Amino acid sequence: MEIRSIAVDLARVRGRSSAATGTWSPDGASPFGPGIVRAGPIEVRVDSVALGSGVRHDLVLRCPEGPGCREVALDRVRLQLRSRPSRVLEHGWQSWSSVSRRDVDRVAPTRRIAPTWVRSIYHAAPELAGRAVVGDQFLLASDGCGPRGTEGGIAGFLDGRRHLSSVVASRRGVVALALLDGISLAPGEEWALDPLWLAEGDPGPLYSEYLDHWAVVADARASGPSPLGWGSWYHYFWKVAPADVRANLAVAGRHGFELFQLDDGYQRAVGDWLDPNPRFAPRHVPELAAEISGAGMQPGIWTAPFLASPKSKLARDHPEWLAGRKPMSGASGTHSTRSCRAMWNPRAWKGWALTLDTTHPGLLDHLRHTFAALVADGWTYHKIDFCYAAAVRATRAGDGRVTRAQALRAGLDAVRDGIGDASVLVGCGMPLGQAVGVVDIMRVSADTAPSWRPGPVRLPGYPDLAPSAIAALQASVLRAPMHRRLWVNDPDCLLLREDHTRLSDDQRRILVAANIGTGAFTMVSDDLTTYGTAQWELLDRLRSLHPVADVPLDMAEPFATAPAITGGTGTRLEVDWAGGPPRPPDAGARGARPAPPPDEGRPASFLGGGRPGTGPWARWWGPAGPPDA
Ligand code: 9PG
Repeated sequence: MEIRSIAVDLARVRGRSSAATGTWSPDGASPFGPGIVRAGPIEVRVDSVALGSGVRHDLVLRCPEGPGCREVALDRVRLQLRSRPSRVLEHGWQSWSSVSRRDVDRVAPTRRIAPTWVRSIYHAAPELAGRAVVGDQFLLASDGCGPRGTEGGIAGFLDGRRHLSSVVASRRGVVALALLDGISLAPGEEWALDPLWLAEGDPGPLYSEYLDHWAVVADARASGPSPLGWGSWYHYFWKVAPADVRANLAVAGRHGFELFQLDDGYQRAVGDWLDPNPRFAPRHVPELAAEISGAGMQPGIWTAPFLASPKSKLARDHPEWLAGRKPMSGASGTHSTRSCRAMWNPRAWKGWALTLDTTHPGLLDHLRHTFAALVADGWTYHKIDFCYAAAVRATRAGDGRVTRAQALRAGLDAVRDGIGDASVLVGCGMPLGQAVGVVDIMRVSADTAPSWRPGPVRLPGYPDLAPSAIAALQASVLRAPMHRRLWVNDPDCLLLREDHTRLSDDQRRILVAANIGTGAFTMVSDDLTTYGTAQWELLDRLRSLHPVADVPLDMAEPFATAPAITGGTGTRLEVDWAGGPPRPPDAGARGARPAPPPDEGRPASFLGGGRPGTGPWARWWGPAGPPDA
């Protein structure tokens, strides 16, 4: 992986396109050491230094001074790379986005039918959806990166605080994009991109190494807690009521739960987090926090800090805190009077939720106060959801000065200021790059469900991301190396119930093995009053194995049909969520090895379900340790 050329695209200013694009080629220049090059009206300084198995490139943009030099608005920087992979890891920008191994021409064209607001949920650059295979923030490649063409590689930005980024793969090659959202540079002004790391070799070890470098640069919070918890969403959904919560609380308190989290459904309107709806009025919410602590557990609560319902008090009292809808291209660039819609949720929220403008100082103050008030009520564990909303394309007060990434990060910093350093922060629906260093725990998948396959399509163009066990499992496995490097991975809840479920016993066993094998962050979201001996014994078992399972994880062969995830404590998960009859190894199945039967290897701690060749299966071995029951 090397940079072949650098181009800077200028943004349209007041409807006029200033499409001046300059290209620089480092051909003949040394790949190391500083070089100043000209790309159109912009100077780019490139500093490249060896870092581990690859090279770190720091780029600084500068608007030159002198006669004829003007302020310029920047759309994006395009870095054309010298590689041509055939198979890569598609990887979207946020928790729920698609994570899948793909040939570079499998572009999922049906995503183009999705409206812009839907594509904006899943991609940093929604205009590429259905047109290219993209790794947002980083792209892992199985091949096509080294001199022989067989080497894999990785191109990944080592931070996301400055800008969003997308690495685009196609038959023509790979282009890394720094998305600059129209920020302007005055003559003499400089602007640094987030550093880019390029490496070639075995994709599995490079994936772990990239995450290690990213964690250092972005100052990750990776040593946070991983409590055994309960959450209300996947059984009670938006109809949750205080009596349900209390019935579960009584049971959880007797079974060693450490965390008890109230999800969506207590608030009067999205945005009004301190106002309960009639079911929870007037004082159930703070009283529940006190009862949860009284039962010896940490009180957790769900919010969506960057959204507001048009019916909320927040939106009515402070229309100036709403982000505006981005005018269609070609229209005049004046501030739109219509609000930017981030999510249509007719069932839970009875309609649209709007985007809040986290570049507005008044909103940031409001967020600090709201979250400090929740902590004062006793809530010290915060699942913040739909966070992508702060970084969708919209018009904001800080336009021209602040990228979408910086807008999101400002919102996250305000939430962290409000809850303080000691509270636990969980990201959900969260762009990964901006959250490193702020969140302790990160949802790394789309929503799970008590059914193996996705049900009816929720959002057009993305049938694979509708809630299902397989959607949550696939992303959690393919993102397992992030665990304890960037944060604690949340693979979404385990649903162990035997009623109100379409999961078979075998499918539940696969999910249990995958939970422990991807870091063992365990939340259940069932009616605990229905649990019997089988569920309680299983949870005891998971807890006893937690210390060996909750460690940084590696995936030697991310492109194998049945990838294996290993921990330094001697744990090993092998999992094939697609399953099916054995196939001859193909290019995408390098190194796939059949799993030994469960009674071989290390029988001391084994969890698993399914059988190779018959459908989905998973097996997890712990080191010889706690004996099997
Ligand atoms: C609460 C839920 C739960 C869940 C979160 C998140 O695209 N959608 O319509 C969509 C709706 C809900 C959703 C994800 C996507 O779930 O992941 O755990 O907290 O919100 O509303």
